Amino acid sequence: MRKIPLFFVILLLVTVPQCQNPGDEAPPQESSAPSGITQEQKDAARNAFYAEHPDFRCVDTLVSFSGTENPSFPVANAYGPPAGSGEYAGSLDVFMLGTEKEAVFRIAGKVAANGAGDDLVIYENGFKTASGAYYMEPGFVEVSPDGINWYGFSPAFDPDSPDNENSSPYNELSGKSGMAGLLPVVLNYLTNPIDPALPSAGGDRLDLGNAKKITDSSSNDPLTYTYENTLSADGFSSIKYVKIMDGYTSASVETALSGDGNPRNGMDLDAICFFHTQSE
Ligand SMILES: [Ca+2]
Ligand SMILES: [Ca+2]
Repeated sequence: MRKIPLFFVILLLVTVPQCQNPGDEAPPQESSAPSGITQEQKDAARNAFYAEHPDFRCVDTLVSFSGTENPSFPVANAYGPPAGSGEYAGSLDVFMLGTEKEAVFRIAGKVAANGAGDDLVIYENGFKTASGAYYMEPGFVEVSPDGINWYGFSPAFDPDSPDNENSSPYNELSGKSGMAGLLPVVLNYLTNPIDPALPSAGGDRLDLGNAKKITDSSSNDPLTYTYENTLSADGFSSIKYVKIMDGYTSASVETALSGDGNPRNGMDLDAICFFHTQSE
């Protein structure tokens, strides 16, 4: 097991939002990539990774965004396969979504089918500590076949279930499901191009078979929306759009990083990928 001092991993994560001041603009950081790697080398690595996994593809197009793009952590950092930093560190190859913001993505020219098992995986930059605590940046996921009808994953977020905390009541995976930003990311298409289907590759996986139509969003909290028919019950076998919403959209979402005087960081998206893509 790799051992990285706790102060270092916390520094990695909290460094991200500190670059929000326009006066602090730094060139995009690639802490998860070997230094000196060129864009051509990245493109070649991405193409080789896709060739190895023919139906696995990741979003490459932003459809809409309710926030303001941070030039140090631009939306392009969310395109292509993930550049994870392993279980114990957060990647900086991320798009900073921002607290309570949402963004809609797609893959140009492709749709994502509801195939066997999980269909969608979201790679955020939360991480784990040596003591076993999870520093999560939770968020909600919705999908749509047409940009009109939206389907969610019946998210659940019980901050402290069971009462088994390591260092905070908000750092356990139990009681949390149907959300993104929970699990660390081990897969890195540049330095650790393992099979994305392996559970050990990390990321938060969702099955389109579990997506249900949002029929009442008047609570303004995805945890308490009304979810009804599945995609297949409504005659849809694939989706085109995926929406990611920062978890602080819900007043019920609290994490270790938002307590004890820490700022609410919001989600940092490394990649959003599908296992069963087809041409549109
Ligand atoms: Ca499925
Ligand atoms: Ca990335």
